[in-house]
Amino acid sequence: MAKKTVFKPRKQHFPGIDKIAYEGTDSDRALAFRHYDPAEVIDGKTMKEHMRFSIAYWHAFRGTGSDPFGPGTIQRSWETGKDPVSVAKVRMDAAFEFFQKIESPFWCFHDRDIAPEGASLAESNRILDQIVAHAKQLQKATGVRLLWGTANLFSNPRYMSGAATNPDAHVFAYAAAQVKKALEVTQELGGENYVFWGGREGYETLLNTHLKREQDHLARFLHLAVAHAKAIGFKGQFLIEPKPKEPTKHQYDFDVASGIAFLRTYGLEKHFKFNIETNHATLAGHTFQHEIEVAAAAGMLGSIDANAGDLLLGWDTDLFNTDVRELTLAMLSILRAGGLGSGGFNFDAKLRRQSIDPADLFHAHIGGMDAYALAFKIARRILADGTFESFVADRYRSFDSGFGRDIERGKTSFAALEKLVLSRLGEPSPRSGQQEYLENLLTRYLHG
Ligand code: XUL
Ligand code: CO
Repeated sequence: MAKKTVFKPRKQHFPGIDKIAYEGTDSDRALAFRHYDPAEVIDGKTMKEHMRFSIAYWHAFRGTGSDPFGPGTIQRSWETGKDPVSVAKVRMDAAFEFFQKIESPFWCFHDRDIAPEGASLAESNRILDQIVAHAKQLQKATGVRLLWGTANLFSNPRYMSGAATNPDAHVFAYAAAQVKKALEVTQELGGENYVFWGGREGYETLLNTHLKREQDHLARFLHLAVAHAKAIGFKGQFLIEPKPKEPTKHQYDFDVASGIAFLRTYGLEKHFKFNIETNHATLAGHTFQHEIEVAAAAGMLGSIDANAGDLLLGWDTDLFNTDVRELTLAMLSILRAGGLGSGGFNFDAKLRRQSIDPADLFHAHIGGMDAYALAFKIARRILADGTFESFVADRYRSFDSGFGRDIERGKTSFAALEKLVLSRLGEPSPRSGQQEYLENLLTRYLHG
């Protein structure tokens, strides 16, 4: 785990802000944790180890607050200089100062947000190597580790019609080369996972799209990635991050359920788990907890991209999530599933366009971390009491013995069940699901 001391780079990029301390709920200070005490030990593990928080480089250090109506509003002091590679290194110094000050044990990146793209793939790879060497030193000096790496296969115009699902095999080849390199640098930095988010793997209209061929190509691409990971001895977990729409109208990894079907159809299921993003779940018309539960039921819960949508806006707003009720429900499903393993909670969330101060970056992450830590503690209390567990167990108890058990074990038939109903059971008597009572119980855990 991370060292206790704050790494001191040559220059402080967040000069007025010290390492964020845990001060508890009596504290009035805004730049302090109220619920996330990284050093608190629970069941033999620190909260820092339990939560496995991670900072998303692309939002925290490449986000500018730009939107379709105007350019960036957020200007950082380190974003100056003519040489983009030197700027990328200083930016990374600032990032690691932030990771340490916010007590995040992990970070995540896309290849192209840590290193600028060159004029050719060879040049891009050379630049990436330089930045990765710098990141490796910073990781060593600070103890901050890499939760996952990924490749940006969506920003460059060459990917406008997709990467692995592009109708042009040349683009498929280019994307394969880019992911090969991204996998290798993720391995170089000790990444514990590697993420595939569909980017532009989807379509706008079937007038120009061969859906079956595109899906076959996506599966082929993932098989090639599995083969390359094996070839280089990469041991990290592969993760699929579903999203139903945006940027394309139809994305192939719509949600966890369609992701599972896709992976099983193409014989990929044993190589992948899911990276579930809250805002992607709600865009798909699901709750965050639903997506977690579906992945857990298939033994494929991998990691979380922690953010929130705005239900009044229909797009991927990537807000910091402070909704403790929603997070408590998510935590219940995560803890019941036995946790995230090599995954973590990655703040794939961005500052609002008007939040232009460096301090806003701290407030945003403090809010998200505190909300998750509080939800974790409430969910543990709920599970320890077993209140909902025993309610659910009781609700299904007719399947624990007799003909119910025969149904579960596959030891019956339609004819046998018909005979049973006609001769003995007759009409079932309905039982209340008691939803309102259970919701009130949950409110008591949340608010007393
Ligand atoms: C896009 C998104 C990505 C992935 C990584 O909506 O969530 O940033 O997390 O490519
Ligand atoms: Co994400």
